[in-house]
Amino acid sequence: MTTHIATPQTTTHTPTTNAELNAWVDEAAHLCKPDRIHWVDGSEAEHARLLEEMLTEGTLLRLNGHHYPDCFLHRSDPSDVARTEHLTFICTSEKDDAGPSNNWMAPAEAKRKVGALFDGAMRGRTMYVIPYVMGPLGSPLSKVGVEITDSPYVVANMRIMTRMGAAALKQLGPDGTFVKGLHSLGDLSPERRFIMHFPEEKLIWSVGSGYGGNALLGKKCFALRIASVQAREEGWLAEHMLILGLESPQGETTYVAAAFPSACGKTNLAMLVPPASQPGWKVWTVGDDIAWMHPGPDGRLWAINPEAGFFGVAPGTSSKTNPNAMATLHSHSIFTNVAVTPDGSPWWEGIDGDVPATLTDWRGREWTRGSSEKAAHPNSRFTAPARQCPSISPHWEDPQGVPISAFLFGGRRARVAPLVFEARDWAHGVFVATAVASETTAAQSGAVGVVRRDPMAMLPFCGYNMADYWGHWLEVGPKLRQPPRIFHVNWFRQGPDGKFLWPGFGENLRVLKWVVERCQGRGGAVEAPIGHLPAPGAIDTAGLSVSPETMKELLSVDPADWRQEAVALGEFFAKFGGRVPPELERQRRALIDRLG
Ligand code: O2Y
Ligand code: MN
Repeated sequence: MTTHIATPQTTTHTPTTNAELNAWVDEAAHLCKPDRIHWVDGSEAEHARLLEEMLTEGTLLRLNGHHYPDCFLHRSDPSDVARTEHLTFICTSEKDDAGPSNNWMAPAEAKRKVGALFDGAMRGRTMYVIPYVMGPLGSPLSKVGVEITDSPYVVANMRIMTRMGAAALKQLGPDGTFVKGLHSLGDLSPERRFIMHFPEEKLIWSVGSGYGGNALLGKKCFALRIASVQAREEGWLAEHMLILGLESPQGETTYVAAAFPSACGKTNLAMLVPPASQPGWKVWTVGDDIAWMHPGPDGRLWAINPEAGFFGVAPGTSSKTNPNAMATLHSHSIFTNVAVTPDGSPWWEGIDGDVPATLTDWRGREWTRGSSEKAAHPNSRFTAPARQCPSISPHWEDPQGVPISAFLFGGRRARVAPLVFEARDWAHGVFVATAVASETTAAQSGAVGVVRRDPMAMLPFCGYNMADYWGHWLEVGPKLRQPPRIFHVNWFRQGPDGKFLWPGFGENLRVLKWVVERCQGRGGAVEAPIGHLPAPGAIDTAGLSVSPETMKELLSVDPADWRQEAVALGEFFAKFGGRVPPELERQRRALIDRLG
């Protein structure tokens, strides 16, 4: 161990000989001027010490240890409760390399502007250096990151969401490369909040927020925005996808990766519990949010979940909607912005049981039943270890990953999109994925029912020009001998009365069964202008109160709706100018032709 002079006022010991890391920590310390530097080792003793410190200063509150052992509550600043896309930037030398769907700032300007906010930001604070691994330890598909932060809450969350500390430094080694992430709470003012990505340097700078995707830099910032750039450079895919294994009664498991825009129930699908009507079927959870997928030597696409935990949205989660999530979050979890019952248990709208007469709301204020305000913030979260999930796959940490047979893309559409359809081939599937769109819900800010185009569910997370990203997708498929088949699903189709036509939740297994049958060359399908639809009767509806007429409606394709959809997609493509791959425009025109 060498002694390492970090700042004029601080001497610390560095546990690594990685020169690049030591130099960067030095540089960060000179800029941020912390009182102390702590290299996070990930040990139990260190964790206990940090928890005590946070409990003493009120950053964390201990929850009912009988019902929720080792669980804690954090209340974030009320102005800091969600990812802030309008303050998130991609800083490439050329504006066009970020593309029209990203905010852009020139790297030098970003460094000047945000550097000024980091200058002295850690005075009086401890600077934590968190080495972490995204992906299973020892996997050739994993990558190392280092987050420097002045938030002990971030350290505690990163301990759940990643493999961090000494094991990560070991994986990094003396010469390894890593993604750099510098984070400071700053003064938490939205006016001085910036989440900057420098893909050319594999660097992230985040200041002014202590919340979720803005502050836990391994997640959206690294595993999607920076990793999508690395994936393009290195020939793989970094996607906003859950990964699940569907095991048949015969014991055969098929792996599916599925992309849905935020707020479409990815965590629920990843942890689906098969209904009693489907004996022998099992769903295994590999991941609920992000998939890193590499072509394997066998010509298949192999996926790992880069994360070690779930940062799930609490409201709406119950033992009815997601029993596996409820079991996962019952211990060793951190809750952010939920309400608390009088006996110290976490509470949110939609959780099991009756609404208590009184609660402490997400801001720490008294709340009484019947209040017009929500007790838990609509974006309140649980951070829970994936290994505690009852449905966690026995292969979730396999170093080589799991082989993906099918991709599902979907959005929340009241009309237009049928329950499920299959793309004709890879290029058509990529086109279908670029057409993903979702309607906003009451849980999101702004107007309800507004269609937001969200290609591959990656609009807020692609670290480079999305048109180039579509080009990358088009190139990956032909390099695979057994590319995944591509499907589009819509669990949210409504009838004229505004009621959902499909029961969703566990019954989605019936759609997954058809997907698996199609992957095995079985499963009846009929040709439609938009792709292959399930043949009548091909989706098992036995025991379900969904009539053949409703199934017909669920699988109907209205040419007028789809013509409008093709026009809207054309307008969306036009924003990307000449960079859209010609193949996608060819697919769009072919769709219009087929619609007649
Ligand atoms: O608001 C945040 O910071 C969290 S957003 C999030 C969290 C977990 C998984 N996905 C998302 C998302 O927005 O897609
Ligand atoms: Mn997500």
